[in-house]
Amino acid sequence: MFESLSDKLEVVLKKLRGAGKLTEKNIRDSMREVRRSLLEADVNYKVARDFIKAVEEKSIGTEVLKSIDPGQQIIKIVHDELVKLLGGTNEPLAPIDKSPTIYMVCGLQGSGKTTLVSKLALASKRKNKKPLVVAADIYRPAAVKQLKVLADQINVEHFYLEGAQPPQICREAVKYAEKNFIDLVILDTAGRLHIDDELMAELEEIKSQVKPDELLLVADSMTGQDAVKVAEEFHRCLDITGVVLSKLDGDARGGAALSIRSVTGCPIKLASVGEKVSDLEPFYPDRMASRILGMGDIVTLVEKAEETIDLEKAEKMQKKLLKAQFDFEDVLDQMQQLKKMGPLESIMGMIPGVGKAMKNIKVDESAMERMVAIIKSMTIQERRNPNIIDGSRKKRIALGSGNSVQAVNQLLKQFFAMQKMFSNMSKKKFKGMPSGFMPGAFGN
Ligand SMILES: Nc1nc2c(ncn2[C@@H]2O[C@H](COP(=O)(O)OP(=O)(O)OP(=O)(O)O)[C@@H](O)[C@H]2O)c(=O)[nH]1
Ligand SMILES: [Mg+2]
Repeated sequence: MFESLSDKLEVVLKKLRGAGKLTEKNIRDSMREVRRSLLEADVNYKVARDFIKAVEEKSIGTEVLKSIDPGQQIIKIVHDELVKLLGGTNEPLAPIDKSPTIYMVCGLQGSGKTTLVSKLALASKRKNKKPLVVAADIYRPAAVKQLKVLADQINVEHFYLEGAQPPQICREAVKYAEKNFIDLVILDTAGRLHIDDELMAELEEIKSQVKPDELLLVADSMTGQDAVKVAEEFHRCLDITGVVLSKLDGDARGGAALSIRSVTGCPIKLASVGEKVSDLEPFYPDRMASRILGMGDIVTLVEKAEETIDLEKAEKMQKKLLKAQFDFEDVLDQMQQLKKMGPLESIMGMIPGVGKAMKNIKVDESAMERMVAIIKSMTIQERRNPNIIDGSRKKRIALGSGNSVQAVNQLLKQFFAMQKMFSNMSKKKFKGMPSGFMPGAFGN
């Protein structure tokens, strides 16, 4: 699922990232390619058009953060728009808080209704609720049996009334549930090959008689744009409360998933991701967007950078480094900024490509902690002018930070070595931010 769309988007966005400078022209060119990829993935053309428009507007108007490359920022914008397209946040199912709560499941033939009914039953059981599955599909001979088999498999009660029509079966099932302390009634309705008036009339009648708390439409994601049309029609007739995308584990192109929410305005609540009864997941727009983009965790990285790195400080630091004018105050500051971003290894892992390369390199976080402790035990004067740190000061700092004099000596040695290195570099007109004060850089 989504693989070919992911691959295409990755190529387009990579090109953009390599471009160095973002211009209106290269943004528009890239967006044209993104649009083509979306259409090839069977995304509704209006949805694709609006999506591109939104991304273009945001990209062209945005002030580009200095700390990350502009292409990364576009990826973040594309990601955020994807999340919006998929519905923003996960919308949970109606809570199971009445006796009984009623979920009604509908959809076309073979979309995965009966499978979903048993999945919902199992999920509710795992929350210590007592479900009842109801066979309201009397047209396909094996349908009742199929549900019974699934119900037995997960040890859940099954309801059926021989000879009765679906609305009556559902009504009776609710009565039975009220008497038997059932928490959740799940109605498995009949499917048709196409939407027809008869089916809709039956579903409307069931709806009006049992007043379900949740009316779920199962949309088969393998059917692409058809799934979108089906969803539109069901929503128009029945006012469904949520969509369940089924067969998301398959190799569908993703168009249905990306279009349904914005075309119908109805939230995608769940994803059905396999034939097993446990293959059911809440639908999370942000996770889905990250999967579609397949860009490492670049989005998280950009967010963290936006949140925590003080750009002005970083620039000042760069200048100081180049002039080899930095002191221990700066070192401390750098370390604290890095710490705010989380464990070093995970930050490295978020940068695509670096994750793999860093696999065998261990960043020694405890060495970093030790350095911070030592620097914190220095007085302001000592931090600003490390040259004044003599033997007795070293002893005091060691004691204060819980380290040996040797460790203090080592840190000072490394500091002066760094200073020298940068001073040499600046003579060579070194440009660009060096990797900074990581313990590794001090030769630990
Ligand atoms: N791979 C995969 N297969 C699924 C999924 N959901 C359902 N299926 C399969 O799709 C087929 C149809 O599923 P059903 O649950 O019987 O569909 P239905 O909507 O009840 O079909 P009718 O009752 O005939 O209208 C079955 O073979 C299921 O195993 C899913 O999420 N992933
Ligand atoms: Mg069925």
